Amino acid sequence: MDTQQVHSKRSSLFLQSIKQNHNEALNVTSCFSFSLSDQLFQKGWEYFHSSFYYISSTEKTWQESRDDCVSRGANLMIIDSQEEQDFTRRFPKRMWIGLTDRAQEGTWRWVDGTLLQRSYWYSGEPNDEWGEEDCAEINYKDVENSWNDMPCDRQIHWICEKKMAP
Ligand code: 2F8
Ligand code: CA
Repeated sequence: MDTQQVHSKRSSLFLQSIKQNHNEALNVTSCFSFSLSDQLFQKGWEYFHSSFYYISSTEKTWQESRDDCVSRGANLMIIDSQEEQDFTRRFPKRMWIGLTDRAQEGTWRWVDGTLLQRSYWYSGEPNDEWGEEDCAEINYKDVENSWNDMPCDRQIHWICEKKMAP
């Protein structure tokens, strides 16, 4: 084998090892995703439009609810499409969502820090009743426009969201 052939052989072995590592990494990634999705299904999470959702069976304050979602590797639900708003109709419960104006009255932000754009407030809401309502709930009085602002220390159900795609 001349020098040129040795170089060529080394390059081909090098490329082969990169491909092998890449394929192994892909396998590990897809096994991990599969087992994570599998576990979430088994724990009763609902899948919808690239996210998993957990609906609580107990009741907590907004902050406790948020902490619970974070401990599950998720956060309170962020509603950023009509489809997601419609999805919440499946759960006729009063539930905390990940929306608050605690930091600045009247400026509603999602738990990921983004400002509220499209909203689905119930007629007359948010009304900040008694100047004490800084957290948003789904209140199913009107399924189309179901949001209401509530005192954050009230205990109700909550809905967590774990996004599976950006
Ligand atoms: O009438 C709307 C009003 O209803 C309740 O107050 C009486 C809600 N508060 C609670 O459920 C604690 C308000 O948030 C709501 O605006
Ligand atoms: Ca209100």
